[in-house]
Amino acid sequence: MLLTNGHIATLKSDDDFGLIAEGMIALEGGQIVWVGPAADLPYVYRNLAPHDLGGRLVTPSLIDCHTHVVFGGNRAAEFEQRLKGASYKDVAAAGGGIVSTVTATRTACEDALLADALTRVDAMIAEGVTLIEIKSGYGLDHETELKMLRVARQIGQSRPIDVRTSFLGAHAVPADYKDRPDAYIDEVCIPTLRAAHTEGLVDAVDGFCEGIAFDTAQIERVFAVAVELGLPVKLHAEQLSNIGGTQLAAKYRALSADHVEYATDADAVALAVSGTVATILPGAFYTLGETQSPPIQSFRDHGVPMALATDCNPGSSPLTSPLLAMNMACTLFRMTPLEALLGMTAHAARALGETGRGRIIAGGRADLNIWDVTHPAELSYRIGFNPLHSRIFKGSL
Ligand code: DI6
Ligand code: FE
Repeated sequence: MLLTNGHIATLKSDDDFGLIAEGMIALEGGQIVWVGPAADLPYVYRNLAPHDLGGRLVTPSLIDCHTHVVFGGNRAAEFEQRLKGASYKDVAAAGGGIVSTVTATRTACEDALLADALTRVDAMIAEGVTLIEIKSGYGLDHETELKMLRVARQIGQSRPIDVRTSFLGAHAVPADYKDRPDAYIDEVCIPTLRAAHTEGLVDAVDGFCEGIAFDTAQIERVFAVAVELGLPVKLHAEQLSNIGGTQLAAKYRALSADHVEYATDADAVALAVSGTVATILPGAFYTLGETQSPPIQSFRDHGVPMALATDCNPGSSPLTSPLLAMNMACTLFRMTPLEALLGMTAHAARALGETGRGRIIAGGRADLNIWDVTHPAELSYRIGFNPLHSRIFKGSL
């Protein structure tokens, strides 16, 4: 296929949108084989089947690199409690929060979990997402963690979208292990990780390093097993306080450290040195009414790549709109529209360890979004509006 008459935001570098005013993109076998100004089209591509973009904007497709879209039930009642003054930590301490979603996820059958998750994934596909990361972490027992990961894999077979899974057994301490987090890590989390890996269900290993979840020593035991199994790691770090998660992530050359609101300048340096992406999650910050913003300027100063994601989950971020996450990143954290778009494309790809995605370059995957806007900054500027015209996944419309 030859895409003609496009206004292309290639994102070929991090410096600017890489705009080509009257551009063409040649696609073959699910790959981009050529991109450039129409006048420069090499002769060999002239006979590809043309598809006229009508002057519309083309960007790489969006990538949501941090989600928890597979879960049972919802937490609207907890939302009401928090509006009456209970904090996220209060709710968690009272046995609500993540643990209440665990109960609902354990009782749901695989088909129901899949059907429920697909409603959320469809909303993301409608905004041009072609690659999504999905975590376990609402099972917290052997059977349910594996069930969640199987459902995540099924999503990639049910829809035109690629899925990467993360094992998040270290998400919360379940009620049956209350006050025994170390026993939970050793008796449930680590053996379950090994079993899930044996079934081919794990692409990366994640953890929640926080006062209400696990400390660095507990997470490190899980990371040591990840290293042994040859799996990359990532971490929920410094969301509500600073307890050293970012430094731990850097020590293990994590793909990403996520949330990072309480990260310091020294943490940013550690991420830069280890080549770890900082994943910014404004949906959780917004939902929980947090006031500590992530150190965006520090990440910029030290050259830490910033990814951006929805963190779609039933408690702290019931958000299924990557475009709204981009708007929030700009409005709440003063990220630029270019940083927001890179965060949902090229840098999100990097946070998943993917090369050849998230930029429109020869040799890259032909995952492209065609938008009814004239400039890429409009994608972050509008609120609650979806200008997606069409989406190309693996070279097909
Ligand atoms: N951080 C988050 O933002 C989600 N998990 C995590 O570790 C929240 C999960 C939830 O509240 O259900
Ligand atoms: Fe999360």
